[in-house]
Amino acid sequence: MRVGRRISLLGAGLLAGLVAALLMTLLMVVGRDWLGISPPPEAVSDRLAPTLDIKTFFDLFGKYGGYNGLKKFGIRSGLEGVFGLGAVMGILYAAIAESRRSRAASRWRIGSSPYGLLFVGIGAAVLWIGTVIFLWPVLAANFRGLPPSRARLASAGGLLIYYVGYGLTLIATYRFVVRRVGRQAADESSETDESAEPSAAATVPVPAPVPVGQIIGRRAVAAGVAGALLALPSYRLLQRLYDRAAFSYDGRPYSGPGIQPIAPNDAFYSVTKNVVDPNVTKSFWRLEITGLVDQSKRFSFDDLASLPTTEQETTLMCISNRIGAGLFSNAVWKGVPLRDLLTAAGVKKGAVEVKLHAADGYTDTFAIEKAMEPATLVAYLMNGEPLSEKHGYPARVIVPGLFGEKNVKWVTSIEVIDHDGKGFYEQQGWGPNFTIPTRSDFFAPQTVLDNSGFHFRDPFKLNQATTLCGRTFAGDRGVTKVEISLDGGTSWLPTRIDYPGTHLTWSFWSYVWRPTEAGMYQVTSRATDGTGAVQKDDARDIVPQGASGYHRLAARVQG
Ligand SMILES: Nc1nc2c(c(=O)[nH]1)N[C@H]1C(S)=C(S)[C@@H](COP(=O)(O)O)O[C@H]1N2
Ligand SMILES: [Mo]
Repeated sequence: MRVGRRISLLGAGLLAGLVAALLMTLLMVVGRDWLGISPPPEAVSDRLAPTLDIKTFFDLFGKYGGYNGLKKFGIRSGLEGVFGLGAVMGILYAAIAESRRSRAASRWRIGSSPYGLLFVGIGAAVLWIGTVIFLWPVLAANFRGLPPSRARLASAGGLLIYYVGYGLTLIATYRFVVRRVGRQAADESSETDESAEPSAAATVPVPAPVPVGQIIGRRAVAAGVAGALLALPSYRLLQRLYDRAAFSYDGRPYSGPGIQPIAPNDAFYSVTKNVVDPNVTKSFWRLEITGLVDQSKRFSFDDLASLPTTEQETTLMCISNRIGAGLFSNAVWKGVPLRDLLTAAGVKKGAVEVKLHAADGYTDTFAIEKAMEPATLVAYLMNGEPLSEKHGYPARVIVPGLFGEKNVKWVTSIEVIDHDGKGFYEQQGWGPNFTIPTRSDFFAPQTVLDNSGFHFRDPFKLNQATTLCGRTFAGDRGVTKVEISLDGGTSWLPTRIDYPGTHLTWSFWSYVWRPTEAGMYQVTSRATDGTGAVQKDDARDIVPQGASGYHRLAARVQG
């Protein structure tokens, strides 16, 4: 074959590969949007994220512009991977289909020689088996809320459909672009002479591509246009997913002088690992209780809603919440005590932890003793309203005393396990202790954090009263007392508790300060928790077990 012709045939393969990749993208986006199946670009990111150590994780934040930047990078690379692989497979397909042996093969079917079919078939099978094995831990994700047992089937089936869709489109597009002389005859022969003497088939003219000029002709343009038409709905659907993406609210704090003891639902802080959070369909959703139990149970939402409920105020705080920062909020949660569900299934001897699985493939674990505490809930109401999508609709776990990450949203399965399992973030190296240390910090008047540290934004006035407001939190131990120091921790003064909350919540406190001397002050506070332990000044970074230490602020008093 002349070089020019060979190149145009490989070009036709490239084109067919790209058109097939476009179709696959459309299938994947439809599968994600309608059926909640996590497509490979998203699933691969979710598969890799927990395997990064914390330092790499944060280095990547720095490199790609925070968690959101990293999430975007993950999806973009995934899509590039799909098109890159799609293109390479297309070129290889052309090379194999146009090899001398392939072209001499008599039994061309559905527009391909046995060699071409074998390549596509083996390629799809290898890719499918490979991705199912590699993505196994995240195949349990289903963003419409199928529980893990069903989600795995849906995900594996989805992947198979994507790959087969790619393969068939590749073959069909290539066949369409590269017309063949003698094609007709070959097809007929192989179809009518199914079991006949191979020699008869061999006499059929070898299907040969038509001359170059006609290959890269109108048909190639037509295939390109068809590809572009496939791109259009994919783009619209991607746009729709993008509009729902978590970029605007992931890592959103609740802080500043205006905060309330019970955060309004739409202001409650928010953290998610996802690019696009689950949009669970209540009728698909199930909560499974499995693992080390006498009898696995599966609850529909109505089943859950018919069980006796507990209503309780509980504060949630992210492990990444720095001292003085706002990745925490308080709400009234209503739901079913987890222990009721576990008892219904019958926890077996040897249970060590529960492992929670969620619609987004997220997992986390905590001790079975914690799971059996009456305050550990599967909650479905937040401040009297159904959970919003970003806070875990239709149900999430509330586990007082442990950091926010353990409060798994969109929960679909609770597995009783006989060992110390590791969840999404713990695998990165967070923990192993997820108990919330006691903290107390200031939120009013307005505070500022800059290179010189924390300070009150505005100067205080001599002999004028200003109310300093703060919040304090001690996990599930409660706070009995907060003291303030105006001299960097040498002497302490009592504050007033304005909002005590409960032992599961934060408390708000205040102190009316009337400075009688001008100058610089170092203001700080400390709390005493329900066990009598006084908050220590043991400054600790958020990695790996959450921040602790005093909130120290500079205050200037003007004469
Ligand atoms: N399924 C699932 N649950 C999750 C997360 C997640 O990404 N997926 N993030 C966790 C983290 S890190 C925190 S701090 C809390 C935040 O809950 P909120 O957004 O309702 O405030 O949810 C936790 N539960
Ligand atoms: Mo978190």
